[in-house]
Amino acid sequence: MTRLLDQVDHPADLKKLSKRELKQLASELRQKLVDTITVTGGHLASNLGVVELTIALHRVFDSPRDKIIWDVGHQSYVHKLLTGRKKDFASLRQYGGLSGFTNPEESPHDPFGTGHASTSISAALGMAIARDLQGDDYNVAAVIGDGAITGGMALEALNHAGHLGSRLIVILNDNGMSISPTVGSLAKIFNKVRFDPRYRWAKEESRKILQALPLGDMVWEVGRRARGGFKGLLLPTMMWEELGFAYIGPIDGHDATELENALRQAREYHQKPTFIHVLTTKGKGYRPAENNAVYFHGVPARRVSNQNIPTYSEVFAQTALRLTRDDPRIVTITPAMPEGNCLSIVAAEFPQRVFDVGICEQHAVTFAAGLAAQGFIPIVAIYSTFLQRAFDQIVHDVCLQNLPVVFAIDRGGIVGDDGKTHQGTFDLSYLTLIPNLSIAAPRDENELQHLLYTAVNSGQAMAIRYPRGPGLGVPLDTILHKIPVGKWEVMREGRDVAILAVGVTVAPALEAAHELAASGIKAAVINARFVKPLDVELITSLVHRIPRLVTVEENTLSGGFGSSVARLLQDLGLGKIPAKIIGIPDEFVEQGSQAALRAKYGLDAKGIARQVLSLFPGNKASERSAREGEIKPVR
Ligand SMILES: Cc1ncc(C[n+]2csc(CCOP(=O)(O)OP(=O)(O)O)c2C)c(N)n1
Repeated sequence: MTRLLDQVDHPADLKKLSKRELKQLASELRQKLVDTITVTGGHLASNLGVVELTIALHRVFDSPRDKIIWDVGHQSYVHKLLTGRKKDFASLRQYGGLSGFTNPEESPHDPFGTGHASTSISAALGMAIARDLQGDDYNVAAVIGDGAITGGMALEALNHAGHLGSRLIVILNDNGMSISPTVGSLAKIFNKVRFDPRYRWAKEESRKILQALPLGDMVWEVGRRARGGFKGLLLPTMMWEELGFAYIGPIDGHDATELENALRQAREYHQKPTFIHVLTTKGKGYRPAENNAVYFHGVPARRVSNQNIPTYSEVFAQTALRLTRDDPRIVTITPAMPEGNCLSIVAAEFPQRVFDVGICEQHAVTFAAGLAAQGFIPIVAIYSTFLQRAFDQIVHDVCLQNLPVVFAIDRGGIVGDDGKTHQGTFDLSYLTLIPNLSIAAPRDENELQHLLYTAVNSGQAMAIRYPRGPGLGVPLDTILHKIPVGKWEVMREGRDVAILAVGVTVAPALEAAHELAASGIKAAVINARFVKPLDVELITSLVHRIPRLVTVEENTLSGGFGSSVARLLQDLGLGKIPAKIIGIPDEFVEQGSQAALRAKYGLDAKGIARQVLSLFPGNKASERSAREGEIKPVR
């Protein structure tokens, strides 16, 4: 049988296909997704669920003239396959390859860059208003999941869109799941629509009306009937109408005809924004993913991994569990990532004291502040990149009020395949500038335990930042102890150069010191486990006996650990000491494996040794090529 996918390179090719061919294409696309993503890693289940929706969107709309914005963008793989990126699909999420999210640099069919949740409606509304102001007439559609729509920004945008009344299409891709089951009252309303059999009846009724009336009248008529006697039943749909949208749904997201009809209706309706409620099955068509959408939300790349070494996230959660058992004041909060940061193991034992707040990072932080104000010790477990969202909440609601909230910041530093939108390379900078906040980074998973214990017992706000992936495989102490806040640890003595390394860079710094010894250079290595406050006493004693200083951090060079140390040296009148700050330059870090990216930025042992050597111009080894860290793009 000829593969239809081979003949589809552009959305226009879809428009020629018959109903039967569309079915075949959908199944070929699913096969392609499974074959590729099980190798490259990526968001398998979400993409399997939107195959028919993506085809329908590209048959009804005229991309790139019409703008389709995928919220988060993790479900845009089918869209990529249908918009000219099929031949590069195997490069997904690799260095130099296709992004796992939408990216305007990659294709004109990606009108907006995504990666973080809940942005699509704001961006789409901005484009719709730009179109109106410019007197143009293209369509703008935002596709947003039932998880992402719980984010504050999405709700702010809906509020504004209903108020402006401009022509805009919002498509809710409702599969009942965020990464884990979607939480919140909105999810309960969606579930009513999904599971209440009376909705089938309601849908039939609206279909009849739909056939007879133009959309505006239809909405009015459905609303009238609802007000007239079926209020409880039709409330979920009425909600969108009250917000200022024309509502279409619920639509079977795997029925091509139904989808296309709904999208055409919305396309032709220009009086106000339209909201289409589409029901899909996450993982559709691939039994393992349908049965376990949580696991198949994001599958790992097929690479060798240290299966037996626990990840930092696992050690964090195991420690949080111990602490929760011991202290009734401890509560844990996750914005929609109970699996990613492993908190489900704490929730299993303490369901009342673990809160999944939805994709709501800002709320997570201020919710924690409220708990802390009443005597609890909240641990906010959050990915570094997503905490960016909650900057003002950390400043205004936690630190300004000096509340003892603990931030367990996962995926700090280079995260790898998720790429530019997900790297955790800014946190040390944006946290350093906030008063009343200590910042720590463990050198290994054992120190993570002790730092978490220290933080919950410190009576102040503290952030602990740790990397993605497995620990170093060190033994885990059974008895936890407090580490004095602001005190560093000398890992290796030396007399020629002092390397102050933060967190994940301590291990390669030690290796680098070992390599440097072969060139006759004696490097001291310090575990700078507190980025704030700095260990002023130790730095002062170091610079009085060691003539050169190097700092290493997996963070942007701007405003991070090295900057703080440099400023301190100035303040101490020691600014003239030859020094080097190693970190990430002022750029967004590409996707790629963590190891390759660390090599690229000189953050592995070789790279650190090479850069330390540059402080020793006469040394032979320092003349080696500076290009050792280069990596080859996949395409
Ligand atoms: C601000 C932010 N927080 C968390 C995430 C991590 N994340 C990626 S996808 C996702 C779930 C999205 O659920 P939904 O919108 O329902 O889409 P589905 O995968 O179910 O299709 C989450 C929490 C993110 N990308 N951005």
